[in-house]
Amino acid sequence: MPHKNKIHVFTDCDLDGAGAYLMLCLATKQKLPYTTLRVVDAAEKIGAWLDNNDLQSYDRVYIADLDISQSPGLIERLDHPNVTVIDHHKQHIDSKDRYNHADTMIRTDTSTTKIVYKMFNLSESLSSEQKLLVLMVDDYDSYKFKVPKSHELNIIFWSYQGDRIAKFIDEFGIGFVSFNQQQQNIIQFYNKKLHNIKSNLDVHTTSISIQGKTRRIVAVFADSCINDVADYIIKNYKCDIGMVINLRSNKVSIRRSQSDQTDLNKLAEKLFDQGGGHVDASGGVICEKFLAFSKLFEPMKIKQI
Ligand SMILES: [Mn+2]
Repeated sequence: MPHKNKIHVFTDCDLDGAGAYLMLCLATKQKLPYTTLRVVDAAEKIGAWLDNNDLQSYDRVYIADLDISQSPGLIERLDHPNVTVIDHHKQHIDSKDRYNHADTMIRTDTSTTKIVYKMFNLSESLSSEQKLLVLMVDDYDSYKFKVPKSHELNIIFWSYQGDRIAKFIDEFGIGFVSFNQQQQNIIQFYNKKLHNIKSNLDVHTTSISIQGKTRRIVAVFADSCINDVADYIIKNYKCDIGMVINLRSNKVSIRRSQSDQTDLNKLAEKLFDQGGGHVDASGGVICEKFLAFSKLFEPMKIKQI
């Protein structure tokens, strides 16, 4: 039996996190144990893992697509030579100097999946279907939409219930060929639902100064298709910042237009007691502060599409 290295992977809970995990499995030729996280629960979940596992006993621990620089003390706890941190989020790149011992691959790139693919020279060992999958994940994570079906792949990913990574590996570990009938049905259902939400939006707007510049914000209510709804309102109502208020989960998602430079992570910290994210995508839990802020909005009269 070949010796198997003792490895653990911490990865983001989104499509890029799943893609990065798949690349690490292909690179190490092992089905690696993993934990999925988001920026907001990284400190709690990794902290609990460190309390219950002996980091020194691992050959390698990978942290992929997660900006752990925002969790106080977390970089310091993970800064060991057997830890590899791979990421492309801006604030993490700016915090790179805080690592002294860990192996870091933190740099500007279109996705973490792509970084892992390149760092292990996977172009030599992956099938053409797997390479296509890398292109699709990379296209979606960088929001370029130049590769066909990348948006649909993300729809399928978020349609999974329970352990999304396991299902993603199960259905796309061998790469992308085409969507099966069941997946096509899911995509069709999603598109209908999104169309319905777009047709019935209750749109509110305000213009206020944020970080030294007047920004036009549009806010709507929706409890599914959040990213697509945000994307739609930003483009359709030509605003700088789009907010999607989800009354079912009690959360608010904040996105910005391609041309806007607002630091949405900082904005979320101002608006919420529990909130945060990245410069270009953030959110938080509805609280008194946010309710006070929401009084600045006025209903917008719009034509139905
Ligand atoms: Mn990513």
